[in-house]
Amino acid sequence: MRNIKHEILKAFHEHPDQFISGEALSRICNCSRTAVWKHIEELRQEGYRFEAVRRAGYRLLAAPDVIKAEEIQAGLATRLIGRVIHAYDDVTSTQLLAHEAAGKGAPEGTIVIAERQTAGKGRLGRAWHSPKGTGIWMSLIIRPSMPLAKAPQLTLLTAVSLAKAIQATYDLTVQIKWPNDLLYEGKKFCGILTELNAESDRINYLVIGIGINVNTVESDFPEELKAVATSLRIASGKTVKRAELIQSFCRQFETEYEHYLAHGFERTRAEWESLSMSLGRMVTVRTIHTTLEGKAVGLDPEGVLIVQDAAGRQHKVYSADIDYRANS
Ligand code: BT5
Repeated sequence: MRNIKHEILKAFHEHPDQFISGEALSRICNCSRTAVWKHIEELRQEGYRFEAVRRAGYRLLAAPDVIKAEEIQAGLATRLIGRVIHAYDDVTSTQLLAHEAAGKGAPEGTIVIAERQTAGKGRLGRAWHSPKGTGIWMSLIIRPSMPLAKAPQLTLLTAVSLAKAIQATYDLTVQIKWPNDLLYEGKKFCGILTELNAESDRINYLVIGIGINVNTVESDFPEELKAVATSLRIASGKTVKRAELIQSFCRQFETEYEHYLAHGFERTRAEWESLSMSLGRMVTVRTIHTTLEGKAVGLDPEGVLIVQDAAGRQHKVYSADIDYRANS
């Protein structure tokens, strides 16, 4: 379906700070000038601010910080990631909706995103706090043709893509905590939840859930998170439009993912190691069944974390939580 609002926003995005005449817009959108006017009025209702000058036309002054497919897609030149976006106000969890969409054949690169989640999910049945309007709560569907055992590599690839997108947008040094957290000065502002649907040994699709505290202020956090959580705004002092950060992530992820599919995991592995705060530190590794203490020494070529115990024995850690031990 043709989306005139989308085309109008795209035109303004391609001509930042410039006036575009009603006539030019009606040509670009292939609709009447009355229709252009009507859609501009609708965009105004949604929080966009336009300057209108007789003869010169319209100029976009400011876009609202809303999570809308048009806003994210305007100016996003990716081939795959974010070409289809399902945006909602309120959902239980974007993971659930993404699984549903993937089951109905949603194409690779589809994003499901919401302003608020009422039952945001972390790993192992934990909850993810997802209040309205401040963060990015989204799920990305990908369909890599590869064996099941490689799925955790995509979590590491997502963490690297996010770290790079954030560093480019904010000029902040962020760190990755194995396997799925992004931290600033030891506090978590982002978590990743990778879920998969597979048949025998092949992946049908992966749903990569990403939660980022973007413009959250201290008072938005519930008591139990205040000591452990932060946001990009608290860390940087900067308020950023969430759509901009999503675009940056889509580009970054696409580049990393295409490289990964063509050349394998090695580059991502090396990047992950350089962004990690886990390596070289003494850690306690907790799985459902066991606890292990030792030093995190690196990722093996497949992306499995290697922890060396006091006796010098190396252990492969596939799925666990890690805590850092004091003085490491
Ligand atoms: C994660 O789990 O970090 C994965 C979070 C994934 C959330 C996204 S949002 C979009 C998509 N839809 C969903 O329903 N989920 C995904 P885990 O490593 O288990 O960490 C969970 C723990 O982080 C909780 O037990 C809290 O301690 C903490 N936490 C919860 N909400 C937080 C927040 N907003 N910021 C920082 N920490 C939080």
